[in-house]
Amino acid sequence: MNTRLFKLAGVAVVAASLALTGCGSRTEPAASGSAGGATKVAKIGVIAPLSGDLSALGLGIRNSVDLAIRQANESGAIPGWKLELAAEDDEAKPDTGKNAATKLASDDAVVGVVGTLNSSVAQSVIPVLDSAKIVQVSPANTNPTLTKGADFLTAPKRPNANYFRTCTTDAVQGPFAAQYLLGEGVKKVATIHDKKSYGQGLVSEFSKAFTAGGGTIVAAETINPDDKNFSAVISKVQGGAPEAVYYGGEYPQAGPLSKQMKAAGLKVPVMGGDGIFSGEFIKLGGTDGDLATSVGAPVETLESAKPFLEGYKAAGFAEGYEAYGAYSYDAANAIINALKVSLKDAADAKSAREATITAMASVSFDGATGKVAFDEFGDSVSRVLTVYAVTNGAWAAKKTGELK
Ligand code: ABU
Repeated sequence: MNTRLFKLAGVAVVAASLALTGCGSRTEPAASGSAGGATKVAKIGVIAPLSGDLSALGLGIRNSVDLAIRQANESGAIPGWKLELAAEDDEAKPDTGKNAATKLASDDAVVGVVGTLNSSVAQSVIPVLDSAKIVQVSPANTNPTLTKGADFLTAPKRPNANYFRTCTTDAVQGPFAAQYLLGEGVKKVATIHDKKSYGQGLVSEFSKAFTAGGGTIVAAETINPDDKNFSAVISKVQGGAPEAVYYGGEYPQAGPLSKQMKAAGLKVPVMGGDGIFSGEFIKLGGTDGDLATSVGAPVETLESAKPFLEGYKAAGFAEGYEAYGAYSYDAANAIINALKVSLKDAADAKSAREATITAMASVSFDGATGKVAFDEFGDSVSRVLTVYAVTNGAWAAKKTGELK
């Protein structure tokens, strides 16, 4: 066991638990705010898991978009237009996400969509919205192929012009985690992933960087996305005497995996990506010393995030903003910025769809998370990540930076 990683959990650091707790008592988003004498309506959709295991993250996405819409209406951001929220539950399932995209595309008032959470769901949603010329901005999809295609390292090619994201990708996140572990003296890691696009891709990027940096992958195993008992996979990886287990997937499996590992005597940290960075991971069994990377810097430390944090608190949402709240707020504001151009002389929302995609490529503003702008693939220009450790039962930031 690598005791150094566990000791890290005791170091005083910036608490990240604020991001992961609920604020207030409302259970539903409010109406979208008044918009003066606006006569025309444009809708911003959300496609995210609003029910099920991943709803903590999905509801944080929905609420944060709702907040951006209300603020835009209150400030009269787009003269003559009122913005409305159209939120759809994808249940973290590709087929449900596809149906949600079809429903939103058939609504002539929808001009943009924030979502999805899951990269696997995005693969079903993007083509539907692209066909309807609806811009999509994800705050959370980190699989690199979504913006650069299957050959993202050697021959990147943008598959869909309508798709953008405010988060960085696993081509950055995986190596960032590998560098962190190597820097902490960890040389032997076992990997496990859930076979989904995100988990598999993240482990692949981590493993390449970890071995290139001199580390050894002592076991490479998989689980099924709905597994609950991990005794078989724990027994397999235990044989390789790993100093840490790197997990590609989300918290509903990662939390119990950590708990069952320690109970089985494998007392080494679980490390995962942004998909496990939730208070739910700890509730489900994640323990002190476990690690996660997540996109950006801790929002509670950012001056730029104050309007978001204060607005979110004042709105009284029942659910916390979680890992992607600030990125969702920035994604919605990116769409709103594009709409300031595309709706200016538009007769109706539908006729502005294509112009919104065009305008998005030039969007650039100071958002809650920092500079919001996109490169030629639709990827965020920001590549900042943070390593968090479970410390005294809450996530705490350990290191923020860009991949070197
Ligand atoms: N980025 C982590 C969770 C979402 C995804 O599937 O990409």
